[in-house]
Amino acid sequence: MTMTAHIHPDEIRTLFSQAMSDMYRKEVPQYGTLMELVRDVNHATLQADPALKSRLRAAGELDRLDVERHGAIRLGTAQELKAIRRMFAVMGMYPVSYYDLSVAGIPVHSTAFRPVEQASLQRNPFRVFTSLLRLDLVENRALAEKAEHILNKRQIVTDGAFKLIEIAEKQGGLTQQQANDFVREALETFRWHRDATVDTETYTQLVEAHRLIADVVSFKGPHINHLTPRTLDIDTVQTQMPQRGIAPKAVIEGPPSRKTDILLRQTSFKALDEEVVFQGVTGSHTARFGEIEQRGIALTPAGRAFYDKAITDTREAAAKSGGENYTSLLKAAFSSLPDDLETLRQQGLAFFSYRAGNRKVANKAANISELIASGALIADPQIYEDFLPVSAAGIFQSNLGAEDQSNFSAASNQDAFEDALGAKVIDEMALYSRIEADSLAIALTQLGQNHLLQDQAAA
Ligand code: OOG
Ligand code: NI
Repeated sequence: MTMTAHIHPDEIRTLFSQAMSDMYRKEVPQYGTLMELVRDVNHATLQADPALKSRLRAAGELDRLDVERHGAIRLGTAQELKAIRRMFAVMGMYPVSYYDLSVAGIPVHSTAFRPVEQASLQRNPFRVFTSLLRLDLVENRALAEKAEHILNKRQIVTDGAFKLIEIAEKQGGLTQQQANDFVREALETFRWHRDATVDTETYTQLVEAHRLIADVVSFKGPHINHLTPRTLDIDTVQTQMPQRGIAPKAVIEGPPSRKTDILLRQTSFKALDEEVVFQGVTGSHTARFGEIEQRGIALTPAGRAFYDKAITDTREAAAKSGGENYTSLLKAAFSSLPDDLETLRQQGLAFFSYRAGNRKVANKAANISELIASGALIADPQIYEDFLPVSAAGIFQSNLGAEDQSNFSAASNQDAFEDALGAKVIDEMALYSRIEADSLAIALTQLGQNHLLQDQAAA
C-alpha cells in the first residue's frame, strides 16, 4: 500500500482561516478597513513598547498575532451542529465551553471550536464562536414548527466536504491536495447568499419572533457573521475607528483598561444592511457586523470568580445610575485585583506557561518564586483563548436593537446542547491548568529542580 503524507490539521486550519478572511473581505469591505486599522495599531504598539515585543517573541506569541482572528456562526439544527463539529475536527478545532445566552434574552446556546494544544494555539489560534438556535424558546409554536420545517430542508455542508470529512476520519488526516479541496468545499458553508429561502411574509414573521431567528432560518446556510482580529490596544482602535469611517458601539465589553490585560475586551461596529432577494422580492437584512478584540491573561477559577462578581456589581450599579458612569464604576470594581503578572501568579489568580530561561541554577531553589526572581524560570501569561458570555450577550444585543431583548425564561441546557453536538464540550479551565502543569514540569526538569514539582500549585 502506498502512503501519501498527511498534512497537519494546524496547516489545514491556517489555510481555511486565510480563505475565510479573503472571502469575508470581499463580502464586507469594511472588514478590510478594520484589518488595516488593527495592523497599524499593533505595529505602533510594538514599536512603542520593545519590552512587550521581545516578551511576545520569546513566548512564541508574536507570529500568531497577524493571523489571529475568530469567526462567529449561528446554526439551526442538531444535525447542522454535528456536521460542523466533524468539519472543524479536520482542522484541529474542538468544542470548548458551553455558553448560555438565553439568560440575556437571546434564544441560542453556544460553544467555541478552537485548537486545544499549546503548540497548535501558537501556530494559529483560529476559533469559531458557534451558536445553536433554540426553537424550544419560541412562544409561537406554529412559527417554531414552520422554522424547523424550513431548516430541515437545507444542507449546509456540501457533498464534497462530507466526502473529505469521511476520508479524514477514516485515514486520520488529509493529503495536501485533499486539504486544498476540503478548504474550498468547507468555505461554501459560510458564504453569504443574497437569495433567501423564504418569502417576505415569512421573513417578517421570523423577525417579529426575534431578529436572530430570521438570520438563522431565512438563508441557505450559516453565513459567517463576523471575523474578529486581535489588537494589542483596543482603546486606541476604539478612538480611531471613526477616523476611518467606522462607528463603534458605545462601550468596550469586558474588563477595564489595565496595565496587565486580563481575559478579553471587545468592541463592535453596527451591523450592515445587506440586500436580499426574498423569492423575487428585493429587501434587506441586518445581521453581520464588525468586531475587534484584545486578549489578556486567562484567569483561574478564583480569578474568574472575581471577574464575574466585578462585572455583575458594575452592571447593577450602572443600571441604578442610568448607565452614564459605567467606565468609572468598572474601573473601581476592578481596583482590588492585582495589576501585575507576578502578583496574579503568586495569588493563584491567573494561568501561566513556564519555560527555562538562559540562566543556570547551581543549588536547589526553595520555591518557584525564587527561580522566577533569579531569572532561571520564566512565567509567560497564558492568553485567554475563550469567550465571555456577558460580553457575547452585549455584542449580540448591540447589533439586534433594543426591541429584540426579550426575556426567555429558560434554564441553561448544556445536556441538550451536548446531545445536539454529539459530544461533550471541553472544560476550558482544565486546558489552561494542563498547559501550566506540563510546561512547569518540563522547565523544572531542565533546570534540575524536580524537587519543586510537588508544590507546583504553591507560589
Ligand atoms: C456571536 C456573538 C458573540 C463574541 O465574540 O463574543 C461573539 C454572534 O453574534 O453570533 O461574537
Ligand atoms: Ni465575536
